[in-house]
Amino acid sequence: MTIELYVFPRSPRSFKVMALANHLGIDHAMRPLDAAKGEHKAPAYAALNPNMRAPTLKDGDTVLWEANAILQYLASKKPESGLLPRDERARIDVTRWQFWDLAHWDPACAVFAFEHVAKPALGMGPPDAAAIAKATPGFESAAKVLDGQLKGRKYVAGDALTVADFSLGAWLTVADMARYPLAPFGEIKRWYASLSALPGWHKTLAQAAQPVASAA
Ligand SMILES: N[C@@H](CCC(=O)N[C@@H](CS)C(=O)NCC(=O)O)C(=O)O
Repeated sequence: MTIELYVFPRSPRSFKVMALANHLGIDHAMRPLDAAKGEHKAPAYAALNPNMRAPTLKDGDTVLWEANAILQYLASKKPESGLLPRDERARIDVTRWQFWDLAHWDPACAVFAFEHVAKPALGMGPPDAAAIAKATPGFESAAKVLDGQLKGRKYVAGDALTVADFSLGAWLTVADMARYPLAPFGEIKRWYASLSALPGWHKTLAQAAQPVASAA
């Protein structure tokens, strides 16, 4: 059975699940949602995801939301990939960085992405300079932690690619447009260059750039 991925293709949280499905070569069908039309608030979608947010995975009777949980689900379909390590300590370390994403990196990046990317795309008015100024110290302190972790490591959890890289790296897909203050963080830039060179990542960037074809 084909896995269905309900996504806002241009959003980093959706990008991460699309990129992992592409990277792993998992057979899937994209179900793009049109945010401008409020498709994520339609009753049929709310029945799948009561948060009325994206992404959501549907695999037969299995319905899963929360992007980082979806990453673990997809990686567990291909255990040989090592993206969700079998070794318990290594796996917990990967999970830690996925939790850190939700607690620190996602909220820090989301303000910039909302103000500079989502608002113009959805015709919601100009960026709020005060919101960006307020979010900047939080972004810088999270970026410093991530940059420090990447020193001497190819990827976030060591020298092997894991789902933690997809969780965290997806936010960099909108780095230029979102105008994250990334200048001092050379390790993050080096790491992101290696992610964006992955064929599956590349393919997903091209998919995300397509005009949104409605799922409804
Ligand atoms: N923690 C959730 C957050 C999902 C989320 O907030 N998605 C945004 C798009 S990036 C959304 O659906 N927003 C729609 C809305 O707020 O109405 C995850 O990581 O999957």
